[in-house]
Amino acid sequence: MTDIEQLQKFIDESQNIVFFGGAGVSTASGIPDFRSPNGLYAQNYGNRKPEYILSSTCWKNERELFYKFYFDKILMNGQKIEPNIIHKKLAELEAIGKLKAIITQNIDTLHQDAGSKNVYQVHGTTLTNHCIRQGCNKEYSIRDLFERKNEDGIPVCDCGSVIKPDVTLYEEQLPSDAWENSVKALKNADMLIIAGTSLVVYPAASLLNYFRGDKLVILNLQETEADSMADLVIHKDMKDVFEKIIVR
Ligand code: CNA
Repeated sequence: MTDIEQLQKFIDESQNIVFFGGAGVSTASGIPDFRSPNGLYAQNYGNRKPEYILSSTCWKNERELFYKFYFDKILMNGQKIEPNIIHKKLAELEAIGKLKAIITQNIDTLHQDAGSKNVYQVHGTTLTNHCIRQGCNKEYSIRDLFERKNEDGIPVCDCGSVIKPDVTLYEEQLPSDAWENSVKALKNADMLIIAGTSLVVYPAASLLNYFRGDKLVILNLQETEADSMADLVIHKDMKDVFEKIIVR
């Protein structure tokens, strides 16, 4: 049996699958990941490291730099990005009742765009943005963010304060509702597919410790620290793997 046939067998036998993904899920849609050889971390942005630019410290101290990077590299300058075969097959698996939840470290909106409903974004989302002024807290869309940039490239609320994306920056707390829903889903799962993540960002990577099922699959181009715990490890392009998976 090939590794992909084994994955298909696991999926066919399971009734409560949870998918835990990372940036590798969206590379086939044209969004670079962080840690691949051609990922964002291999680039320097005006001599600053992306790890720093996406931190709370940068957001507070060098806001122009943060937003320049955010619009350019995270929102891809408003370029239309489409869900790929991985997002679509996962939405189909949810629609037939096999896949119960997607836990993602991604901040893009591609799972929702593909039609998935139970998506827990443990690092927040680009989908919504809020005014930071307590007592205002007005919500804005991605499109609003582009339209409300001031001369320094910083998006401004009607009240004059700054609008901040609902993404979790380095040094910030993870959203507690997404975390709690993820833990609940993992405790009930009989199969866990971990895919497209280097599993080095904590505490997100520690979520897999809540899984109690008997089919743990790791699907990633590079090795991960959890490979030795898995029942099936596939080091292939996940787009090629998902293309072959039959939803039934
Ligand atoms: P990462 O550390 O960049 O790891 C990505 C992993 O995916 C690497 O190990 C790659 O080898 C692997 N990979 C990339 N493409 C494929 C592919 N086609 N098939 C199989 N494996 C592949 O990213 P993580 O998600 O582990 O790190 C967490 C960070 C990345 C989170 O905070 C995210 O918000 C952040 N991020 C998100 C996006 C997005 O929302 N699309 C993009 C870039 C970074």
